[in-house]
Parts: sequence; C-alpha cells; structure tokens
Amino acid sequence: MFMPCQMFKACPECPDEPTAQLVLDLFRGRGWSSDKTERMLTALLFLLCSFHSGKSQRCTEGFTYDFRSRRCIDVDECRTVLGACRGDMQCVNQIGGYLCLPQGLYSQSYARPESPSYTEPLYPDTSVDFPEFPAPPPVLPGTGSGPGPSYPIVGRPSAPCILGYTLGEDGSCVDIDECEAQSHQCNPTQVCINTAGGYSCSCTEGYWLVAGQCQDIDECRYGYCQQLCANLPGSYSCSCNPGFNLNTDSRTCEDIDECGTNPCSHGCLNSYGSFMCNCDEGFELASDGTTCIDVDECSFSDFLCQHTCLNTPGSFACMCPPGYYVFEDGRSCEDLNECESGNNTCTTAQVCFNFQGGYTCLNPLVCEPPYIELSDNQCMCSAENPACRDRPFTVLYRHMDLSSGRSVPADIFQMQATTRYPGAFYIFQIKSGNEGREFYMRQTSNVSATLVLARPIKGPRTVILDLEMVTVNNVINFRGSSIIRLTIFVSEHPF
Ligand SMILES: [Ca+2]
Ligand SMILES: [Ca+2]
Ligand SMILES: [Ca+2]
Ligand SMILES: [Ca+2]
Repeated sequence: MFMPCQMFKACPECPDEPTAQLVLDLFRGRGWSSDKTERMLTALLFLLCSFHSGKSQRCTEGFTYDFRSRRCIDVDECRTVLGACRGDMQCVNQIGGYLCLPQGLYSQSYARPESPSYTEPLYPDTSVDFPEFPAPPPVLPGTGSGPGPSYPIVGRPSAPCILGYTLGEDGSCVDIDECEAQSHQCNPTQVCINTAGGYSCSCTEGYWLVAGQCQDIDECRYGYCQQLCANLPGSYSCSCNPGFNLNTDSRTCEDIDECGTNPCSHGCLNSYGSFMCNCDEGFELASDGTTCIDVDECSFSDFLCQHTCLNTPGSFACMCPPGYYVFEDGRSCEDLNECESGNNTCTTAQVCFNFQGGYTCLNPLVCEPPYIELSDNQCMCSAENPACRDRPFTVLYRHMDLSSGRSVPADIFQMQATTRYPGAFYIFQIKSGNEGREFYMRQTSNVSATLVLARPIKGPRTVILDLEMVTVNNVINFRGSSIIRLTIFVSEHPF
C-alpha cells in the first residue's frame, strides 16, 4: 500500500494527504501503477516536501541538521529531554528516538557509547534505488522490510515493537513465540526454547552441540561411572563389577559385604569386591570356595598312626588293638602292662607275665621227676640219680617277649656259663624248638653265646626253645649239659 504521507509523516512541511493522494490518483489515472512508479512518486513527493520545507529544516523528528557535516544527526533525547522516562525506567538513546527500558532489561546491546564525538551515520543509507538523493530521510529502524532490529519506541505509541515482539491487539508489544511459529533457525537436532524477545536453540539433556549438531555425550569417556559404563543415546548406564552394588546415585559402586549373608560354612572375611571363606583347623575349603570339608588326615600317610587311623570331622584319631593304649603322642601304641595295672586274671599262685599286647599267667614251676626243684624257676637232676645220667643237669625256665616282624638279624638272648671248670670248654646250641630255623646260636666267647633271631617271625605265637650249654672237659673226661627253656611270646603286632 502506498502511503507517502504516512511514510514521511515526520516531515513537518509535508503537503496534506489529500494533495498527495490527488497526485497519486492523477498518475494512476494515466496508467502509472507499477511498484516502481509508486516508489518514484514517493521520491518525488519527498523532494517536494524537502524543497517546500526550506534548506534549514531537512531532518525528521529525532534528528537535527548538522551544518558542519551537512547531515542529519540523532538527537540524544536522554540528555536533552528532561524526564524522558518515568519512574525506574532507564532512558536509552536510539537513532531517531529513545527507549525507556526497565533497569533489569537494559543490556549492553542496547547501549551505545556515551562519547560526545559519536559521528556514525545517524540513519541508514537505504536508498539504493535513489542514490542521487542528497539526504534521504531516516527510516525508523525496523519499520521497513530490512533486516534491522526492532526496538519499542517508548513515548511514541504508534511506533512498532523491538525485534522479537509484535504489536498485540491491545497495542502492547507481546513476545513472538518463534518456536511455536516455526520461525526459528534451530537445527533439527536442537530444541527451540522461546525466550522473551527471542529464542534459543539448545540440545536436550545428554547431548551437546558439536559443529552445530546435537551429538550424544559419551559419558563413559568422561568417567561418569565408577566401574562399568554403557553409553546410550542421550544417556548412559552405570553398572558394577561382581561383588559391588550400584549406589543410589546410579554412578558409584559399593562393596557388598557378602559375609552378612553367611555364605561360608565356617569363617568369612569380607574384602573389597569379594570375600574369602576360611575353615577351622582340620577342614579345607572345597572347590566351591565356601564349603568346608573335613581333611582326611588318614589318607596322607600310612605311618600317621602306629596301628589304625580313624578319620573324624576336623581331626583324626589313632586306634590301638586290644592290649595296647594310645601313647601320649597320640599316634603310638603302648602295651598295657596288665601285670602292673592289676588288670589281669592271674591267681595269687600264678605269676603274671606281661608281654606286648597281652599277658600270661605262669603257673608255679613243677619239676617232673627225676628232676627236683632247685629254685622257683629251675629244676635239677642230681648226678647221684642214675636216672639223670643222660639228662641235662639243670633246666632253667625263662620267659621273654618278642615283637612280631622284628627286623633281623637281632640278638635277643644271652647265655653265659656261671660255673667254670679249669680245662673245660662250652658248647652252646639250640637243642629243640627251632624247627622253623628262625634262630641260631652265636658263640661270643669261651663262656658265652647269643641267641640270634635270623628270620622274621610272625605272631601271635609262643615259641619254646631249649638252649643247651654243653660243658666238655677232656682232662677229666667230663661231658655235661644245662638247659635254658626259653619261652618266647611273639606278639601279634610289630609293637
Ligand atoms: Ca550418552
Ligand atoms: Ca565384599
Ligand atoms: Ca579329619
Ligand atoms: Ca601287656
């Protein structure tokens, strides 16, 4: 719509509207109707206005003519108009006008240097089409189709609103919601946020702006999680290693005190990220790491116990056969001396003889005729008795015990002549009882010999050996013998 006198209304000597309209109608009547024609008419009217107003007054309201520079310069109303703004409103000078802005709203972008030597062009040189015009009137910023900012001109109610605002129905400036109106320049990846007088483009949470695009933040790269991290579009997810729980902050991990749930059969030791079970003595940890199983000590060695090993939960016990007791070392078997302990069945007439693993009750010595009793363990056959001629002179009864399986050879019994005759010599031999040839006699001197166990002997067994000592005296042509009847109680066990 072409409205020349509205456009140049600020020109005080502008011809009245009907006159201008008349001129326009005149041109239109002649077929001059294009936009260019209208613009040319506008310029012409302006020229008319300018010539009509005289050379001293060529500036619009808000400007004053500077003779030195021969230009229209802005009037700083904030300095020249007393009480330009009321109350707390702050006066901000603008080119061709001024603003009254709330103190908080005032920002540097509205400000201009307070320097009095400010000589910038005081109105834009918009007249591309008419460069020859000496001083085109200032166009109030924002009123045209140009890109300039729009400011509310307080004090001039008819003026348009600043950029980002539009004139409401009630005449006030209301914010334009660029987001709603889809007039924003936000990138498709961005979110438009309307603000008073403008809008901002931002990325949603979990995204950031990289080269104008909202890109997912790789929170994992920045150590958002204490332990395990999985990056997600716009987000991330933290998790924890086994043995840890995610804290309520969803980022940090806390050690689980596994011992609180008694996972171990015996002892439990919590550790950072794990736990350890331990077992009481005599138990070992099973492969599951939590169960304690008994150690079978008996399987370690056959020599752990002298006789029998009995495994028990957490321990073991050595057992001994009847007739023995477990020694204080817990492993050896010691013979019970039934004769000393009185735990025997011998009568008072008998003599208790203890041996390894048992005992026996020896009956009183009975010497069979022609032998007569010489002492409680010796019988004698008198030389005067003809019946004794070819018999041993004395029979001495002795008893000994021998462990089964005793290592061989072993000296087990000593014989010695007690009576020595001048010129006599002695022969020691096993007269009977050695059918298995387990024993032999080794003469150790002229008057002594040792009974040697030559082969291992296994009990339980009682061996009765007649050990003979033959006395030979060739000088007096004497040959006689004495017997030791040795009873050997061979034990069942090798101890
Ligand atoms: Ca992410
Ligand atoms: Ca733990
Ligand atoms: Ca055990
Ligand atoms: Ca015994």
